[in-house]
Amino acid sequence: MTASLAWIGFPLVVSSLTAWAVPQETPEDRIVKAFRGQSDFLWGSATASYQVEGSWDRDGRQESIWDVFSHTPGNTHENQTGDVADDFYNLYPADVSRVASYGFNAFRMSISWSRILPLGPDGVRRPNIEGVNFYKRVIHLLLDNKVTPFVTIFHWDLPADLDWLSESVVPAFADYAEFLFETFPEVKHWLTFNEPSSFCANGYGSGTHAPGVKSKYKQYRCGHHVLKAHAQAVAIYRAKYQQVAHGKIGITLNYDFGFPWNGSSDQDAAQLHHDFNVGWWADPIYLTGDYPASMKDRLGSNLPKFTEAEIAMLKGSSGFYGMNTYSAMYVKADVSSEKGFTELRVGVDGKEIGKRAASPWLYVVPTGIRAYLEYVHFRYQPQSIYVTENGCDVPGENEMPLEQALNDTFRVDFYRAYLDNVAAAVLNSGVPVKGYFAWSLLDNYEWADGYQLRFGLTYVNYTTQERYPKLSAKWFKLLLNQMVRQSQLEIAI
Ligand code: PNW
Repeated sequence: MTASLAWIGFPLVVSSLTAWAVPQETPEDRIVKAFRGQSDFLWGSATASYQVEGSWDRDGRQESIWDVFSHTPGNTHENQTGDVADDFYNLYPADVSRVASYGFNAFRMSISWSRILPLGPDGVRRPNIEGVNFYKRVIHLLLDNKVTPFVTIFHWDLPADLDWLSESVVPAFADYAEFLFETFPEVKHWLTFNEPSSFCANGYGSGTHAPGVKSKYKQYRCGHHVLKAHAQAVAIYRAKYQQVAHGKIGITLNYDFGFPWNGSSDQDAAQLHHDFNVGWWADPIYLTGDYPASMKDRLGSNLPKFTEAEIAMLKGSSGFYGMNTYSAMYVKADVSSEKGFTELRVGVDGKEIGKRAASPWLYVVPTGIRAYLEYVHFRYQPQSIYVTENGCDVPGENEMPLEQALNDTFRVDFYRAYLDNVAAAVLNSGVPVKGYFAWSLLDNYEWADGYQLRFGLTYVNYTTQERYPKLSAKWFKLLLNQMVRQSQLEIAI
């Protein structure tokens, strides 16, 4: 396990002081330069409850829609489930130490609604003390290790009795969120939702994720309830908890940037793509309180309508912008499609937009993260942006012998190039990036794709539950060490 880091190109001496000795600025130099002055910048890795915890039927946890979906044959790769996953429920102490040992000062995790607030046999939701204690232990261990917990309230594992198509989910979510605000005042960073466009479009559109509903328009009803639930939770936090806790609350919106396929004739199509993917959520929350005009025009009565009171509640309902991004694509005008565009991965030049990762949708396009950051900065002007997920799986990694899988130079190249683009957005365009989280700390249950796709900085042997840091984890450790040393130097000078 002695993969060499020498080639990674860290300058041996502090480059700013000995510029004459360093032939060329490396991506790492630029990344350190962009962030070393921000001592409160959150550097972390991310996880989600259902993907890592396991113990699906332990200690009073109710089933979630992902238990039902993955236990139904034919829904997931080789019918794999999150029953065990990374056994984080039991192994969290070592994993929390790992976070700190990689040099991270933050950790993104989500809470399982059905573990902490399960439905009782009498049809009433009540706090489950064992669930509460589990998350208390994790959060306190993080804090003891000087790691800031960044907590997602909902990362897809909806209690099995609930449904995003039904209005009753809105007050249920608000109650659940309030229970968390009250129970965990030590948490200072909350995300209401992770990637609503993923779980609404996959869960109620293509049907490839739980609860497996196939429909053209139900995803917009899902989204409507999600937006109302988000606004209510934020209103409760602001009214009763934020001042005492000194916390922040926001939402995470994913987008794989759409570049115009033909720079002169597909600009409008690219804007439609931004509207249908980002504007769907971000226009109501950060701009107008309502959906983009393009969506209303094109979807007509298939897009639900907000009341004036809901618009007022939605507008400004986020203290920061959480973004997840992995890839990018080309967008071409298409009058035959309802949305007005089609997505392509091959450009006018006949070339694919980037190298392929393992997931079929994941092409490596480092400029995509910069484009998304700048788009959000200029259109929505949030006070701060946290990149709450970014990462990749490596072609063939699951089939490789351990030693080869650990030498994940493909992933190191990914992080280096993407972070170089984040640095450029900060240095050249003044984008207020306040945190960055790699997806993921561990290889984990990749939803319907099961365990075959590995996004971890840490390799997990699913037979023994042993963990092994990959080269990418060592790369982060070196980068973050360098960052700390240069920050100290700056202060000293
Ligand atoms: C995110 N796409 O999902 C989720 O937040 C994570 O839970 C997941 O493990 C991770 O990314 C890796 O897939 C996405 O098709 C799934 O563009 C699919 C897409 C994007 C994000």
